[in-house]
Order: sequence, then C-alpha cells, then structure tokens
Amino acid sequence: MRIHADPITVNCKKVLAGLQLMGTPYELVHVDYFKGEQKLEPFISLNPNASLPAMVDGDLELWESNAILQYAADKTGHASAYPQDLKTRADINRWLL
Ligand SMILES: N[C@@H](CCC(=O)N[C@@H](CS)C(=O)NCC(=O)O)C(=O)O
Repeated sequence: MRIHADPITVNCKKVLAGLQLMGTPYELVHVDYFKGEQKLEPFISLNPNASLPAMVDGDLELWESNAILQYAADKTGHASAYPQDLKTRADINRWLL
C-alpha cells in the first residue's frame, strides 16, 4: 500500500496515524504540499481533485482520507477500527460523512 501524502497536513496525518494504529504497513510517497506538488504531475493524474492524500494498492487508486482508512481496515480485517455490524457502521459513517 503506497500512501501519497504530506504528513504536515491534517488529512494526511489522519491516514498515517490510522494505519499506524491498525499496524498496517505502508510506503509513504512524499508529495510536498507547500510546494504545491498536489497540483502537478505525477500526483494530479492519481487524484484529479488535486488534494492529498491518495493511495495506490495494486491496481486500486483511491483518494479521500476516510475512504482510504475504511479500505485499509476492511482489507486487514480490523473490525475494531471499522466494525462490520451494519448499524454500528452506519453510525460511524454518519460522523465520517
Ligand atoms: N475530503 C478530503 C480533503 C482533502 C484535502 O482537503 N486535502 C488538503 C490537504 S489536508 C489539500 O491537499 N488541499 C489542496 C490544496 O490546498 O491545494 C480528504 O479527506 O481526503
């Protein structure tokens, strides 16, 4: 799992903290926010919204910090971080959305 991010920003820090909390290994690809690299190639091809973070896992390219964390929790079976129970999940989603 490669995370394209600048740890100085809150949405990037959230993803990196969440992955560390779940013990999910990742490779950080640093995209310098203050140099505006999120608006330039190669990042802009990965996320046309020009915002950090984004993730690449195999052939899956994903942006949105919460979507990345949800995917990571489901992939690694971290039910305590993102429970499978529908009602509990709906409650979590309402806060995330
Ligand atoms: N809803 C998005 C928000 C992403 C976002 O706003 N990222 C900021 C950094 S925290 C960004 O890259 N903004 C683009 C800019 O300022 O040029 C998410 O949670 O991933």
